[in-house]
Amino acid sequence: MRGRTELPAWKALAAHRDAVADANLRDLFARDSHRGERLTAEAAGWYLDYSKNRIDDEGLRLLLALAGECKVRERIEAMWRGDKINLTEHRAALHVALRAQTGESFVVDGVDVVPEVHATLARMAEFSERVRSGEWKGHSGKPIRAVVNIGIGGSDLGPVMAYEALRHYSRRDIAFRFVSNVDGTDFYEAVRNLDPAQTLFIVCSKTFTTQETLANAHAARAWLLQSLGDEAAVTKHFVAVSTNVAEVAKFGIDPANMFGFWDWVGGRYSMDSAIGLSTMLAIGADHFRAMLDGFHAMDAHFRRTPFAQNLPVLHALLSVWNTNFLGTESVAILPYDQYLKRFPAYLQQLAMESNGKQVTFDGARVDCATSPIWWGEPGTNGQHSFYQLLHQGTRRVACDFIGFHQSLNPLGDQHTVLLANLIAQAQALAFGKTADEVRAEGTPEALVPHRVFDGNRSSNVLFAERLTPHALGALVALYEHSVFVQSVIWNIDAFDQWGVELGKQLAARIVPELQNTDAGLKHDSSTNALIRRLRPRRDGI
Ligand code: G6Q
Repeated sequence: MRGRTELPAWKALAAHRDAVADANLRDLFARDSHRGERLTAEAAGWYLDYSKNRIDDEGLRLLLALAGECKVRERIEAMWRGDKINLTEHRAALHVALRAQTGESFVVDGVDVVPEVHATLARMAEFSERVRSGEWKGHSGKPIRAVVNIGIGGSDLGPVMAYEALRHYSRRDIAFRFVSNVDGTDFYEAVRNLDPAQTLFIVCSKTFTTQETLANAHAARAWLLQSLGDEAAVTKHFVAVSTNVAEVAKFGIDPANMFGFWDWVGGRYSMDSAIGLSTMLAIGADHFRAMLDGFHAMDAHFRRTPFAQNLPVLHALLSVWNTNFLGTESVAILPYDQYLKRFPAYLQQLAMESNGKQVTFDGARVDCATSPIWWGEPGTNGQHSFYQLLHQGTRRVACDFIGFHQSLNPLGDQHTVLLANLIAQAQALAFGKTADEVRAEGTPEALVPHRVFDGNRSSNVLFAERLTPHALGALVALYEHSVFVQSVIWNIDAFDQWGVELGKQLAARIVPELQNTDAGLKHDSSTNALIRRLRPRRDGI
């Protein structure tokens, strides 16, 4: 198969990039006084201003042509049809079915999965209501006052992100904690000050074989039983979210207390499945449904809207432009909302585990760069930290600014100040400040170069009215679909993650070597030395 760089649209984009290499955002805006209104799109309550990307109309036209040549439309339809688009694992990637509405149908292997999805949601809602109302009692008859989610990767990042994002809507009389790391500190700190008699553990694991999660689940059971002293207590204090009923039963959780999902839901695409049980417990079933409606609204937009107005497609194509044609190596996610503080971490997994790949579907090496590095922090905090590099560093970073018209916690004029900062940062990145402008401020000549801002640095701005469950769902779906479209352009499998395997295998071999200090070591000299060094220390403590 031809590499992507051989495609006519790719070649045309490369030629176009060379032709417009000198084009500057100042010029692009000067040439078109409506650019800031024209290069925008709106869907599912979100407004995207992509005018501050270093691209002109011809570049956009060619990117849309590239989407056509890479068959993005066909691949979207394949996803919706339930085709096994995760080729290396021979699975469908049908997270869109998780937010299907009544009357819709999604078919996997000849079976409509929507009734099962809705039945699980109904069970989750019933369970959540029982816990929230106090009807569900712990082993000693007390109501639940703490929920601890145990899971890692896709079974943690979505739940913790959604809990933090929607905290405004959450029950404040129930504590929510999240344990992921195999580092015992995570567990110790999470259960500190909790009353076992009033604590509910949700063990989230698609496979129910994940080392970290099982270790923490066993620690949780020991912690509970140490206090309550009766095996029977597990039934009232543990529920599982998994696809593996046999392992759940083996652990000792009653399968009646298990919420299922399906192999066509990838871990990092699962926060709106039963993996979101902690979210539902926190915000209630109605808010959870509103979140699913938000996902669904963006799904419908993604599937139906012409690409030139399609938020996820435009977002993806601009990322491809920045990555493959302008050489941008990273994407900064900059939410101007403290509730979204875990959103960059969530997107790191979504984007980099999906598209951090080096071979195409047929196993050939890619002939272009794939996923950039995604990272970020909420504004305005980042402004007092790494924004220096964004403005004057030698590396180019594509920025996504995310904000809301209204604050959920108005405090004097602070929200106005927050929004002003968001707008100003995007403006400063795009237009900078020339040496002449710096001089005109009376700056001593020696300082002029230090105070120059080159500008011409790309960013997107995303706005919604308020941070609601609906807005969060739509935002996550936007990024899910953008990541998918990017994978289609790069011709890689966005839904596998073979790159996480090797480290796991090696660690499994090293664990006994650390425990058995007599075992001979046959690794490289560095690994051997590290193991030897850690052995006596461990024994000495
Ligand atoms: C996500 C990945 C990975 C996974 C974790 C947890 O897409 O597959 O992050 O979610 O490894 O796996 P389990 O849910 O099976 O414990």
